[in-house]
Amino acid sequence: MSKIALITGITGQDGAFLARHLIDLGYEVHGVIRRSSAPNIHRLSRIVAPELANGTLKLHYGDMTDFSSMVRIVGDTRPHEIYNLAAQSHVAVSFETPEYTASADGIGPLRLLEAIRIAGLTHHTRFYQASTSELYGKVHEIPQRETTPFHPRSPYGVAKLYGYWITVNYREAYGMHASNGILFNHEGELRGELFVTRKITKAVGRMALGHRQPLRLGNLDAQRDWGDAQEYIRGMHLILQQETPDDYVLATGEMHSVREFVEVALNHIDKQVVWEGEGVDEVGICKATGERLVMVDKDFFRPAEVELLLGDPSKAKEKLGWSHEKDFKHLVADMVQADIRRQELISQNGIELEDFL
Ligand code: NAP
Ligand code: F7E
Repeated sequence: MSKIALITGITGQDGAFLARHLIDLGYEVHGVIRRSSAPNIHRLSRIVAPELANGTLKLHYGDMTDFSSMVRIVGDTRPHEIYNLAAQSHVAVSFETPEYTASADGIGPLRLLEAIRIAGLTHHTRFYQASTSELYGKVHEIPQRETTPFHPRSPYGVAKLYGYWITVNYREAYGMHASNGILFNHEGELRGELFVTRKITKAVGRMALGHRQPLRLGNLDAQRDWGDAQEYIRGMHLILQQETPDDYVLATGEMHSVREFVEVALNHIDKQVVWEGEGVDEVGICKATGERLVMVDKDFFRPAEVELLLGDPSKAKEKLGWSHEKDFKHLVADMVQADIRRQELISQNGIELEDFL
């Protein structure tokens, strides 16, 4: 009999890749999706198209803010493993929708954990919580590891802090196999377009095809530990395969600034950027042509910023045998290349590819 997995957030970047990975491992995969007025399954249609078409990937309508749907879906599917990836995951947006973010990202995991108990699956279902490096926020040590104190800097981070601790609490209180993956930023061609990496590679893809609109960004000096999403979802699966539940940092152990990401992405299309001015007046100029490529826009600054994040993945390496492979330059290059291809298709067909994928 195949193992049954339930993925919340299956329509997101990680959810789509995880669905593919688990199907390839022989799992029966179920996913929670939200009703939306426009199709929101473009990632699934790319990554698990056959299984969507033949119905072997089963989708259930639900919402992390709706306890009744959690109880129904967990009771109906009786999964061996639940991957709770659903979240309002945009840090800047969490300042605009703090209460909703608290409900979906903080109380959401609690609703799922209670649904497991109500279904009588406390010792049957293993639970993965998508925790985040945003928990470290205003960092207390560099690099950050599992024992580093938390200091979240956004409603998103604070909501995820509750999600983290309620997962630990249910493990300790009820003996549940419940674990946190404390994942540092992970990216790829399916990354949402409002996260800085995709925003940059999409703009560079457009520039490669002759578009002249400058890229507007916020804090160019923020530093992140960026890895490849497909490698990180393999880590999520490994965490649930351990005999004992526990919490793990997944990271590359390397840190780069937003500014560096821009420079490497533009180099990929043979543009060298020179920075001029300071603060909100800073601009990135093309060395060869003097054209304005990047502008700073204060609208993209956050009320409180996480200046740097750098993870120490030693525990994951030692206990899970997990480590990252794709380096920063290759990650950026692959994302730019994918966005150039996408822009070529858009310009050939006059459509946004996502509408049809
Ligand atoms: P993502 O692309 O933004 O996907 C989020 C998913 O959650 C989407 O499927 C979304 O559905 C769903 N969702 C949002 N609110 C929901 C609600 N109220 N009820 C049900 N589903 C809801 O995020 P991701 O990058 O794949 O990240 C996956 C998880 O890991 C998230 O929990 C995120 O916070 C966490 N995380 C991500 C990173 C990273 O670097 N990617 C790092 C650490 C932790 P729609 O498609 O309908 O919007
Ligand atoms: O910002 C700066 C911004 O939105 C990265 C989520 O997956 O990873 C992600 O959160 C940095 C920040 O990701 C723009 O201020 C500059 O310092 O790409 P981001 P994030 O906030 O790190 C963590 C681990 C998660 O858990 C989250 O779910 O880039 N930045 N200019 C900008 N950021 C954006 N979005 N847009 C800009 O124009």
